[in-house]
Amino acid sequence: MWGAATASYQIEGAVREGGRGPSIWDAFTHTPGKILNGDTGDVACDHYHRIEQDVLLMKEAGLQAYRFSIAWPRIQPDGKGAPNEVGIAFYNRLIDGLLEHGIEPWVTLYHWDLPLALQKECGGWLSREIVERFGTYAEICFDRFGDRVKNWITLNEPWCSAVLGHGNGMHAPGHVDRDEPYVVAHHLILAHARAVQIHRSKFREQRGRIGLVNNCDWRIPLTDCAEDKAAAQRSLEFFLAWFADPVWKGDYPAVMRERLGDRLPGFTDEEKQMVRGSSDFFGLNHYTTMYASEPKPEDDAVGRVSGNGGIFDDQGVHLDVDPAWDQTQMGWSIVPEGCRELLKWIDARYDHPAVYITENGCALNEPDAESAINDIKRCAFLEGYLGECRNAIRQGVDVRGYFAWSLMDNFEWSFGYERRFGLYRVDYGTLERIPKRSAQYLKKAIESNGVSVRESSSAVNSGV
Ligand code: PNW
Repeated sequence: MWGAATASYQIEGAVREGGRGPSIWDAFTHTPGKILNGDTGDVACDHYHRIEQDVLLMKEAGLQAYRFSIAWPRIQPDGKGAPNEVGIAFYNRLIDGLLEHGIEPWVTLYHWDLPLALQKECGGWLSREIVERFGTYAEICFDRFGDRVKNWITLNEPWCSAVLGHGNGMHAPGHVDRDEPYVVAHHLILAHARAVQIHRSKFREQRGRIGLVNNCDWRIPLTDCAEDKAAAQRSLEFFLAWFADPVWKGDYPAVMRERLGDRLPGFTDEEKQMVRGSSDFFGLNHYTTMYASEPKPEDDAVGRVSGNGGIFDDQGVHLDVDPAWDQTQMGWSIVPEGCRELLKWIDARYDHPAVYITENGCALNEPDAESAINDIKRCAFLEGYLGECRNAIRQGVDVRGYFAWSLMDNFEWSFGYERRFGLYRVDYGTLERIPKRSAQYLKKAIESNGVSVRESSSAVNSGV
C-alpha cells in the first residue's frame, strides 16, 4: 500500500468556517512567541476550499492511499454533543472524492487539534474525562464515515502530545512539566483503547481495521560497551515501548516502572485487558537516528526535557549525531539503515506485527519554486528509506505500506511554514500547488511496487 499523508490543522485553514470550533492549536499559534515568524494555521494550504483539486494531485502522483486527519472541532465544535453537520459534510465530500478516484482513505481521528473547550473545561488530556469524550467523538466518526472508511488510526504520535505538549511546551497546550507527560500519555492510551473497543463492539459489520500510530527514531549505541547498549535500548523503551508495550503486551516497560516508580500511572486489570491487543496493525512514523550513550555530567540539568526521547533525567540517555551524517532542514540526520534496524527491533519485540510506515519524509530548504521542483535530495532520501524498507522485508519484517510525509508543503507546527516537507510545493502567496521531482519519483516507485527503487550501497555494505 503506497500513499502520502497530511493532517487537518496543517493543511485545511478555514478555521472559523463551517461551524468549526477553536482547537488548542488555534490558541497556541495565536499566542505571541510560540511559532516561528508568528505563523498560524488560519489559512494554511486552504485545503478546506480545494479538496477536488487536491484529490487530483493525489491521482497525478499515483497514490493508492491517502492518510488525512479529521479535525475534532469540525465534528464537535466544543468537544461534546451532537455532530456539526457542516463538518460531517466536508469530510463526506473528501472521502467520496477519494473513492471516486480509487484512492483508499486512511483516517486519523486525532492529529493534535483538540477542541479548546475540552482543554478549558477539564484540562484536556490531563483529565480522565477525556477518555469517554474521545470515545464519543470516535463513535460519531465510525457511525457517519465507517460505511466507506475501512482504515482508522485513533491517535497520531501520542509521544508528541505527551512530551512536546506537556513536557517541553513546544506544542499545544504548551505546558512545561516533568510529571504531566506520564499522566497525559496514560489517558491517550486509554482513549485509544476505548475508541477501538467501541469500534470492535458496535461497528464490526463495517469490516474496518483500526490501530495506533507511534513515532520513533532509531538509537545506535555510541560504543560497544554494555552501558551504551543499555542506553540505546532504554531510549527506545522510553520513546516507543512507552506506548507500544501497553498495546502489544499489556503494560508499560519494566525499565520505566523501575526508574519512575509512582510517577508512572498504573493500569487496572480491566484496563490492561482493554488496552492489550487494541491495534490491528503497527503504525510507525519514522524520521531519524541518533547515537545513545550513558548520561554525561553536563546532561544533569534537573527538569530538562529532551525533545528526542523523553524526560531527560528520567530516561538517563545522552544523545549524539554523527558529524558525517547529512541532515535535513529540521536538523534531523539522514540515516536510512536506522529505519531498517528499527523495523527489525519492532518485529522482534512485538512478535511480527503488520507494520505500516504512516509517515516518512524530509524538510528541505527550498526558498524558491526552482529549488523545490528539483528536489533531488528528497528523491535520494526516499530512495534510501524505501530501499531499507525493502531490506527489512527481505529480512522478514512484515512491512505492508508506506506513506510519504507529506503530500504538500504545510504548517509545520512550531516551525510554521518555513519547513517544507511536500511532494508538492505550495506557493503561500497564490496557494498554487507545484509538483516537485519527488512526486514523480514516488509515482514511479508506486507503479513498479518498489522495483524502480535502486539498491543502495549502504544497504549492500551493511547487509545483515
Ligand atoms: C510528525 N520530534 O511530527 C507529525 O505527525 C507531523 O504532523 C509532522 O509534520 C511531521 O512529523 C514532521 O515533523 C513530529 O520532535 C514532530 O521528534 C516532532 C517530532 C517528531 C515528529
